[in-house]
Amino acid sequence: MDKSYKRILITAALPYANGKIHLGHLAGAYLPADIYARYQRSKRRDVIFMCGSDEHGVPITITAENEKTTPQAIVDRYHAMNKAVFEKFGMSFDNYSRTSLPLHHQTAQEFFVKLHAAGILKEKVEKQLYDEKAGMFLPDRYVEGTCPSCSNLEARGDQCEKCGTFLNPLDLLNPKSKITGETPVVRETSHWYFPLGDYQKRLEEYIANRNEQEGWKENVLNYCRSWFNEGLQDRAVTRDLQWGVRVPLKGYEDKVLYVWFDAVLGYISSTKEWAQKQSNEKWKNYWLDDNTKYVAFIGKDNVVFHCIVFPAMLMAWNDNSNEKYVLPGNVPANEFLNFEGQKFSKSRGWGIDVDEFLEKYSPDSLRYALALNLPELRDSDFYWKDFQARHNNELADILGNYVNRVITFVHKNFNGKVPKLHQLSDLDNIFINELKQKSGIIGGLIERYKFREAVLETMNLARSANKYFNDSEPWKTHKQNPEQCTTTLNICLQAVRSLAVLFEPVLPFTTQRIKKILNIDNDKIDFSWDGAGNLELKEGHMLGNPEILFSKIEDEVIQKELDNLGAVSKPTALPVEELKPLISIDDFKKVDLRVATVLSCEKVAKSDKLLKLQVSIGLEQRQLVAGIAQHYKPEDLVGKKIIVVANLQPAKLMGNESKGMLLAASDTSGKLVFVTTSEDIADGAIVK
Ligand code: B3M
Ligand code: ZN
Repeated sequence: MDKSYKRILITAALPYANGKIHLGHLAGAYLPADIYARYQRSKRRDVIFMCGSDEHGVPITITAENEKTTPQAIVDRYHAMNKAVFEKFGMSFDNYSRTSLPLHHQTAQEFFVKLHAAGILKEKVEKQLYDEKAGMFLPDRYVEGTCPSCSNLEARGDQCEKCGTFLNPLDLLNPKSKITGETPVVRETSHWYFPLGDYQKRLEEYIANRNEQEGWKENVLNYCRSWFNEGLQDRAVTRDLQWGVRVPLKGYEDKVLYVWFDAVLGYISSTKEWAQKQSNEKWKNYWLDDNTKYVAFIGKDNVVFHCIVFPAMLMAWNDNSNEKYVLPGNVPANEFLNFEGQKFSKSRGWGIDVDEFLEKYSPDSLRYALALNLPELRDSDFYWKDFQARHNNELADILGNYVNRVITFVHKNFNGKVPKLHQLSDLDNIFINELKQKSGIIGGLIERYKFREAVLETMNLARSANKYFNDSEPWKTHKQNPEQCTTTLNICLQAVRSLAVLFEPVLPFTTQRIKKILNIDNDKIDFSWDGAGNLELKEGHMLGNPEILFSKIEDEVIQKELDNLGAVSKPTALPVEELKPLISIDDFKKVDLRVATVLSCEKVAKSDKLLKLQVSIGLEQRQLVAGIAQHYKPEDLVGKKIIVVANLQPAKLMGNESKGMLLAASDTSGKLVFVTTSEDIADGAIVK
């Protein structure tokens, strides 16, 4: 770590209190954050690690409505569940707060008042859909109607899930309120906006400067660059909702702060709560001091909030206050973890929640398997077979086996006491040097957020320890050269302690068990990171009892997971979507369907759903935009025959014009295939 910092502030994205934590969440933000926090503490640095539940926002109010309960009941349930499962998983937060607390509301309102009073926020009047029966303005996701691009009848107010078009509720054809089913009316409403564009130049400098100093990840920088290239737009900071942080402004009593505005301030309120619990104001030592290194761990879908929006908010505050907040020094966002080759999907039951996983397997087994497969630079996958292999072939056969054979040998031949260290052989010196160098190598990887490599290096040390034991042949030297034998086992025991120190960030529970087996506690024996390679165990020290650290996971156990996965996610009879109302042949004849060939295809910037295609429909070439990027790579479509609705009104999707629509079939499992011709036929051929 750069020596100029005095302390480290670590945060992990506040999970929505609207559902359970699954493996994807752990791999995205939480496990990397915990490995990093534990390592920094082991370096004896001044560290705090903050998190908490994100308890506002429309998804929570929709869940409450669906369950006929209140948003508070929903967040109470999931805050408790998520807090408990994080503890079971070994997350070492110094505080896990929640944004429904008054302390958080005060913090968020204080920010709003400061920015408002400084004249930074802009008030805008806008048109919005209003449900007269419910007596409320409708948030985007509370409106449903026909998609103007693909005629999907159930397009949501913010986005059409079928074609991926980002929508404004006012774009929807025959909109309906999801609360009362009524047709909403258009009314004017006013909101306050944060002028993000005014901070673009400073943000670009901030990102460039941080990259030089802190080595930001390329994928994070690219996200920021794409937002800068598009040009940062004003963002609403208030909404017409009942659930959230009340806007502290006359005339805005029935509005709340936008969830993203309040949520990022949750890191600060969580730190304030932590300080309050100790009856001090220490939160300021971390947030209001530029000697703090602030590292924010998130998944890639939160990059814009943490690298652009939150820094801009802090800049705006700092411009108008003597209290200057520290900005993120690094935001090492991870990509996504998939599950058995597909995206996690609650609706399709594809994936596994952490609490369910930990009912059957140990947290350290999960931490280890995930750590070696973190989506650090690209999406990665969790496979049950890989999990079993990591557990059996590495945790059990390498680490567990090494500890057990050394401890058992010392109990059997040296009455369970650390034997004497005599003259060192070359073999001894080589291994001792490796012990001394490892903490620097692994620490350097963790400092650069390369956790996969760090854990791999740590297990490689366990491999070397096994090799040292085998090459030293203590079962032979025990008779032929007793002094060499005692030296070998002394060094092997030192290596057991070294491994416990170096594995602690990823295997905290196992480290505790190894410390019990060695019969050591922190007070008497140095357990710091930098001391990992020292020969700390004194001759004559009495060991604890040996124990099997990892029992094997049998094939049938994993097979059951795979069968169960199939059973849950692929129900025998997939429900088919309801038929639409009858139409006449004349209605159908209005639609002009043509055969076309895909000439070229590319992804649409800043969208993970849209592809832009250039096609030939015989008479002319056309540009189409289709929401199929999650089902096809651009190169898969070039040269293919497709069917196009050729006389559809042109539409704009994320700034790209689409003149027509590609026909695709999708079923309720989420599978989607484009429609094509059974044989080759000329472009422009009419489909009847
Ligand atoms: N709750 C989104 C998420 O859970 C949001 C993160 C807030 S971090 C301040 O992915
Ligand atoms: Zn659509």
